[in-house]
Amino acid sequence: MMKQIQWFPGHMFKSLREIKEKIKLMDIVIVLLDARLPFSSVNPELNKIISHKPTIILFNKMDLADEKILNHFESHYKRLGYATLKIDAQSGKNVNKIHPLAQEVLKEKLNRERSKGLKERPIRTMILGIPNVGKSTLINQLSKSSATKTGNTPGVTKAQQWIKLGDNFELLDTPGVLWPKFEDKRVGYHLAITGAIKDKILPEDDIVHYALTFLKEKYLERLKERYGIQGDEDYVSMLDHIGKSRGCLIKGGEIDYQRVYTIILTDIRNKQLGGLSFDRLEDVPL
Ligand SMILES: Nc1nc2c(ncn2[C@@H]2O[C@H](COP(=O)(O)OP(=O)(O)O)[C@@H](O)[C@H]2O)c(=O)[nH]1
Ligand SMILES: [Mg+2]
Repeated sequence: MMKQIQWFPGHMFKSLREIKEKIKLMDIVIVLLDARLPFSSVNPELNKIISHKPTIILFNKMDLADEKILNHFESHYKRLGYATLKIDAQSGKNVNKIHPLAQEVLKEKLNRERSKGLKERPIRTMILGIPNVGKSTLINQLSKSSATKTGNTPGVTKAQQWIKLGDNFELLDTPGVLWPKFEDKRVGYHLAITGAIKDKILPEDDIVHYALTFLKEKYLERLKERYGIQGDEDYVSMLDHIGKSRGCLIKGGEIDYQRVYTIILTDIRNKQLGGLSFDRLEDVPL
């Protein structure tokens, strides 16, 4: 466990350094957050790098989130001055609103250039976010919606691949991977539950313990409906109940807890318990 916690910063600082270089080329940066984790999927180190850049925050996987909670967070980020959108990169929902939003955010800059007689030019952007937040899916979706041409752009120190989205939007084709950083153990659990970290940073039985306890506290009705539990059981009784009703048994009629863990985590990730949000505005230092 100690070893893995030390393992993160090395990667994190390397990718932050690379992002810092690339950001110089951008008019605007797009930060992808997980709609279920509008706080836990933030990399706090990133904010220092992008504080001087116009930024759009996209809450991706809106289809998996608890809409009410997501709206609280979106209002909060808007109050902080960010341009925001809720999207579903998989289905493409709201993806067509990203470019108009970028134009809106950059309106003054673009007008200024135009009034100086400078030629119309594409808005340059890059997508940043933690692993599995949907960066590649979004890039694919964006390039599907326009005639995609990729090519080297001369004049850039290290030749970068840009994806041209129509005539007036250019996207760096390699997204910036941010490593999640967490001191708060809850943040680690939230990242593990949603599949952002898979490196056995936390043991699965711990993750499921956290998840089931959280669901019992915040989404009890959904648990009752999905698993037929009463709601007054303790943790192990809930596991036993789910295990028995799903036939997760090994020789001698004992519960196969490993299979129960898999069922619970798969259900959470595949929306079998409805849209879920794991962060709460009142619980986080935003
Ligand atoms: N339900 C849902 N799944 C999504 C969405 N966007 C991406 N995914 C899924 O999330 C997983 C990780 O996506 P990927 O684009 O590879 O993430 P990356 O690591 O940030 O590039 C894939 O299984 C995607 O299909 C979304 O808006 N909704
Ligand atoms: Mg990817």
